[in-house]
Amino acid sequence: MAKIDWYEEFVDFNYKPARDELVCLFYFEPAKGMSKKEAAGRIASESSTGTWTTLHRLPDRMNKLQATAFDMEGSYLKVAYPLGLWEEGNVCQLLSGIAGNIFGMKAVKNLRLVDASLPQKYIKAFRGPHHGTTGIRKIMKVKKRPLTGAVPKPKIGFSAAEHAKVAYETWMGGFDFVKDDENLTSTSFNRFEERVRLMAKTRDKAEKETGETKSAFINITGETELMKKRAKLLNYYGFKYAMIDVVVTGPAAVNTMRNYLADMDMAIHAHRAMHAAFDRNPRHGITMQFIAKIMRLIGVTQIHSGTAVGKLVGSKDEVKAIADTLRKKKVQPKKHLLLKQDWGKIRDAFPVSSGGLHPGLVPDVMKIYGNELVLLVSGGIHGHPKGTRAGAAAVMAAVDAVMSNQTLKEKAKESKELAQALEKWGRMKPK
Ligand code: CAP
Ligand code: MG
Repeated sequence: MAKIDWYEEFVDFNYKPARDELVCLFYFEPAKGMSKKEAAGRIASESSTGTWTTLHRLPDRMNKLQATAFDMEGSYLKVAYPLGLWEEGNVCQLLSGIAGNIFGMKAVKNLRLVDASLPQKYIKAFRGPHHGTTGIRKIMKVKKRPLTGAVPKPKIGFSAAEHAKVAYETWMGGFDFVKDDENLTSTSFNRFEERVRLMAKTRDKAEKETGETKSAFINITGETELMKKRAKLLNYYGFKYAMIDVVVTGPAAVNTMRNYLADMDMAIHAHRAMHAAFDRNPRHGITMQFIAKIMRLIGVTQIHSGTAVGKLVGSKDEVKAIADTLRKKKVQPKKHLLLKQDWGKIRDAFPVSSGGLHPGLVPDVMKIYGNELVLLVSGGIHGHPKGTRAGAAAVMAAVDAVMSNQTLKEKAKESKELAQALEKWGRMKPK
């Protein structure tokens, strides 16, 4: 009887991938009645050259392009993809391949794209971050400690003038940055243009009074032409960053904006709102470390990476895997979490730790990340008993304590703001 499908041609457990092949690590659960090998063949087939049935004709070139499921260990599968499958510099096409139809196949009950190891020949078509961590530290004149920032809270509702006032208090408390919240763009009560103008005014005032460099992550998220217009206004007012909700806008828009902003010597602060729609289920979807990889490849300067101890999901191991993906030049493999990755000339990027943090949790976060991070504490400063400026000062004191190997208790003797914060929140981990 003529064969009706050819999936098994996409499986070879003796196969050794070539140096310039792209390798993906998947977690998978075959559907009922489907063997692991059959499911593996379907994952490799549907994400490369195959379809559900044998075909009347198959040009010779095809078998040089088909993917090979080559390593299966428990529920983890590695698939190798010939480089020729992928358009140079087009990350959208990559996602349509390795993160496309396969998630909808009936052959799998669950499927998760864990990581991808991108060969040098593939990554060399990408520009990566315009500013890496060294560039940002130079711009902000902050040599060693984590960079700090906050979002005015409540997250949306302030007028532009009120927003700029909270920003001024945040900067005067010692923070480097003030960030818009992910759902604040331009509303009737807080128009983007007005907010940028007033933020520039209060930034200049804070810089003059503190002698420190202050900046902001102002949210330009929207249709791409609108984002360009907003980016130009930020540049006009001397801001070195634009904030984009990168999952919501998508990789194509982020790619356009990366180049547009780089021409103005500006960086991207990437908020990851909506990521948990597909990265929190450990058995299905796409991991945040893979999203972080794609965003570093395209060229954001920093992206939210979790806290492990704050209010939002993300384990310590996952947070470290994301941080490694963003900061390391050569990423070492981590079982079931990361594949090896040599980033070649692609600059590094900052992980951004945020979400339910307060001064009492600063040591926990710095223990996980070290100092190479952007630390955002928002409710954790605006909820301080003495207000925003005291809250920011309390966080700065906590950072200083960690940097000088002091306990928070010892530091609280020198910083009344820290003492007051510890009295309210202690070391509690919010849910
Ligand atoms: C944090 C935050 C951030 C989250 C995003 C918020 O505010 O501004 O958007 O950190 O999560 O809106 O919740 P708080 P993640 O400091 O007041 O919690 O960083 O995990 O992407
Ligand atoms: Mg937010």
